[in-house]
Amino acid sequence: MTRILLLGGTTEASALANTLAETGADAVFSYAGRTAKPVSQPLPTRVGGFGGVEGLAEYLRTESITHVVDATHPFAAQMSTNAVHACAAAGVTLCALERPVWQAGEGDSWVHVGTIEEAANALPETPARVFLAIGKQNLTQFAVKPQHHYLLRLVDAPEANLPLPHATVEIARGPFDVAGDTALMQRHGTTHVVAKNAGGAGAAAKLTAARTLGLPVIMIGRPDVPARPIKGSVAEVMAWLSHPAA
Ligand code: 3Y8
Ligand code: NAP
Repeated sequence: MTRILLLGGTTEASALANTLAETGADAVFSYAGRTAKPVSQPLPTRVGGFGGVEGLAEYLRTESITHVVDATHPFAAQMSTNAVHACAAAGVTLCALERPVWQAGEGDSWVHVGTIEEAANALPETPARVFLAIGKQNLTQFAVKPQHHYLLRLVDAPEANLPLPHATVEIARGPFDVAGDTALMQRHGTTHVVAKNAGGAGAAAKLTAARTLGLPVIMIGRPDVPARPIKGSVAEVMAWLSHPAA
């Protein structure tokens, strides 16, 4: 009997959750619990970590999970790594639902860096106005460049005070649109954009806005994750669920 654990937190995960619910699949949706009020899903939902690889392997056994779909964000590398090891330990079939990397197009001026730290180092010495659209988990890495004014877009208001002396906080959850991001960056007088190579549509608007405004983008490459079968669409995942050997 097929029973699916869907590791969510992205636009694609929500789309897959809708399809699974429509087809009456026996599935559980999982959030990390990073945000105060996550978007509700049409599936039974659990929130919070599993307790590392062991905790996830135990969950798979006790919940009789037969398939795991890792539809987490490309930068959720710890979750994806744990899923590879826990599924191997528990003998559960795993695939990832992942969107392709963004690629620079005509009129884009991107600087590619490998890590968040390299992104901070890629900023100029002279004070700039930086749209730091990477969420709240990696702000401390930019404290090495306190001279810039940072526009921070966060899902929830920060509890503690920020590690950056000059910052404007914009509370918003995506998906975002080009008109909104263009107006935001003009209002803020943005001179540089920092982005993670998330892929997908939910976070892409700021790249189009940067191209329109002729702004440079510092693009952070994805962290490494152990190999596992990757599907590029909800349809491919649904086909895989009915023929996992494929
Ligand atoms: C908790 C669930 C859906 C999912 C939507 C996607 C699109 C909108 C764009 C910018 C970039 C950023 C951030 C972003 C986007 C989608 C997707 C995506 C980027 C929610 C969600 C959870 C999270 C966690 C949150 C992180 C943060 C990252 C903000 C819900 C809204 C910057 C990633 O405050 C925090 O602690 C936020 C933490 C992880 C990155 C970070 O390191 O801070 N996402 N985002 C999930 C969980 O608990 O398991 O609250 O409803 C989901 C979405 N955020 O169903 O439509 O598919 O990528 N999320 C990035 O791309 O750089 C914003 O501002 O331009
Ligand atoms: P991460 O660093 O890879 O994971 C850290 C720990 O959080 C994991 O080891 C696991 O805890 C727990 N966790 C992560 N995702 C989970 C999930 N879907 N269900 C249950 N536990 C989860 O993860 P992250 O980058 O903080 O991302 C957290 C969530 O935000 C994910 O759902 C991800 O899809 C979403 N998100 C992240 C980004 C981003 O930029 N990182 C962007 C958009 C959405 P245990 O070890 O205790 O099991």
